[in-house]
Formats: sequence, structure tokens, C-alpha cells
Amino acid sequence: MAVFNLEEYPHRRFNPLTGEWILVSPHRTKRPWQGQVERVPPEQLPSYDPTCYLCPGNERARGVRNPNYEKTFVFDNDFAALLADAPSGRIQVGDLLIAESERGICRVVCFSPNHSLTLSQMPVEDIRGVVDTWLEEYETLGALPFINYVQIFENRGAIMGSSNPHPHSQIWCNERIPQQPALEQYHQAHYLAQKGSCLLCDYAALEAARGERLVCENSSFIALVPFWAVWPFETMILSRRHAGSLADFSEAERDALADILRRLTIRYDNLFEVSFPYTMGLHQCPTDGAPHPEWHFHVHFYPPLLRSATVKKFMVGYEMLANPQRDLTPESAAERLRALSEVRFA
Ligand code: H2U
Ligand code: ZN
Repeated sequence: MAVFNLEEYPHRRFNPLTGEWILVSPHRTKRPWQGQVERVPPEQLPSYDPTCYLCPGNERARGVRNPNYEKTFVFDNDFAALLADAPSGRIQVGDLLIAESERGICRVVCFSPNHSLTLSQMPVEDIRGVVDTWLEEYETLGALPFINYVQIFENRGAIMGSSNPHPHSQIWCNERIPQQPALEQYHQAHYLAQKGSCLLCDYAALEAARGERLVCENSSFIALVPFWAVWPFETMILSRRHAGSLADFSEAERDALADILRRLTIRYDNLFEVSFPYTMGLHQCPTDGAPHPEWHFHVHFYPPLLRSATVKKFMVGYEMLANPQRDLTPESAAERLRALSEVRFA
């Protein structure tokens, strides 16, 4: 008689960080793949592009000129989605029409003056500079009385909505904790209250011991494909030590974060020999002044590619109407990522 196992039979997996479920259909990866596998060599970009609004010395959309910066450069987004001076208010009609004002600030962080680079191509010292810039922004923005949550994220590649290949991330920060981190906060707090230990400390220790979903690691961080991953090659970077934000890390830990960011993004580029697209973001403790013993610093990478530079996963049909689904198991994805070189396009 057949015995249930995660390699062969359809099953659902629980995401303890959000309380959501994902359907895994490993038996389907055994069907023959009919689609084309196309190799698209990554575009070679110039190190300076006179038409780029992020390159040093160039003019941006609203006529402001960028300085001739040499490392990182941060500015207020010229088309900010949130405004610091939006008037406060609330509109409610019964229980059905509810709206609240939301104040905030949006910033753009250029990683390097070199237009052609990606995190995967930057020297580790320069990625450390990016980590320090994120930390500075997290602290300065988070210290503002009306900013209670700071979201740092990077959209890489046109497929993920990045408007420009120049290496950069965005920061959106606002009054209220947004939906995704709020869900994670709720589940982390609940876990801490129930078990007296941190959800992600326990998870990191469990995955470090099991090894089957690990991608790479260093003295302070581990990169893994979470058990409940939705995107084909989704990963998470977790600090080994319990820390709520970049502000809690030592110099050595910030070096280690730069190291693992570089190694993970190189592996991604090597997977399909392309400049690998993704949305990545840091989940950190809210800056609302309250103690948050439940919060454990982590980075999510959500990459859309499935089989090649052009075959991507779409969240359609069942996924829009029911819940996310995947065929490739997180264990197989981790195995593929683990086997790759940490030398780009070696
Ligand atoms: P993305 O590539 O992730 O879209 O980020 C680029 C951001 O840069 C985007 O939010 C802003 C856009 O509003 N931007 C400026 O602030 N100034 C400009 O001159 C063009 C784009
Ligand atoms: Zn540029």
C-alpha cells in the first residue's frame, strides 16, 4: 500500500509565519516538459548611461541633478507613493466603506555609481556599504514620530517591475505596519507566547540541523528555501542569532550579511545563466517604539523564474481563487541552488 511522503504525493504545507497554506504537487514534475528552454545571454550594460536617472551627475524626472556619488546614494522618491504631509482623517460609512489616511516617506537607494552592476557583481565591501546605508535609513526614518514601519525592498529585472537596471532598492515607510509584516508579527508573537521561544530562531536551528533545504551559510546567517515556499526558487536569509533589525547586528554580522547576499545572488544568476530577476525585501522590527521580542530579522527573495530565463511562474487560476501551488518541491529547489557555483557564470 502506498505510504504518504512529500516527494511523491500531493500535499499542503503550512507557513507558520503567515498562517497560510500552499499546495505542493510533486508528482507533476515527473510529466514530460514540452515548453522551450531558451538561453538568453544577459545584456551587457555600460557602466554609465547618459539617459539613466540614477547614474551620477544625471538629471532626474523633476529636474533635480544627482551628485557625482562614489558609493551609495539615497534620495526622496520623486513619485512617492506615500506623502509625509498628507492630512490625517478617516471616512466610514457603516461597516462597509472604510478609509484611513496614511502618511509616509519613499526613498530610493542607489547601490553603486556603476550602472552595469548587480548585487551579485559587487565586491563584498561595497555590499557591506549598502547594508550600512540601509541601516542608517532604517534608523533615521524609523526615528521619525509618524513612521512606525520601514520596508526596504529591491525589484530586480523588468519582469519584476524594476524601471531601471541601475542597481538600486527602494524604501517605503509608513504610519501603520503593512499587511505582510503585520501577519508575520502576529504569528511570531503568538508562537513566542505559546512556546516561550522565537519562531525563526527555532526554525533556523531546525533547518541548519536537517540541511535538506539549506542553500548556503556563514558564521552569522543561513540561506534556505523555506519549507512553505511559494515561488519556485524562493529563499529566506535568517540570522542565526536572535536580532530584530539591522540595528542589532555587530560589524562582523553586517559583513556576514553582505557575504551571504553576494553568494546567494551569484547562485541565482548561475541557475539559468541570466541576471536573475526577483523581488527581495528585509523584514525588520517595527519602529513604533514598543518592545518586539517576537521579531526575528530576515530577508525574503521572491524570484519568478521556473525553468529558464523566459519560463516564469504565474499566480493565476487556482492560485488567485484558492491558494498558491507549486510542482517543484522546496527540497529539489534547494538541491539545485546548493549545487551551483559561487563564482558568477563560472
Ligand atoms: P523601481 O525600479 O523599483 O521601480 O524603482 C525606481 C523608483 O525610482 C520608482 O519608484 C523613482 C520611481 O518612482 N524615480 C524617481 O524617484 N525619480 C526619477 O527621476 C525616475 C524614477
Ligand atoms: Zn545608471
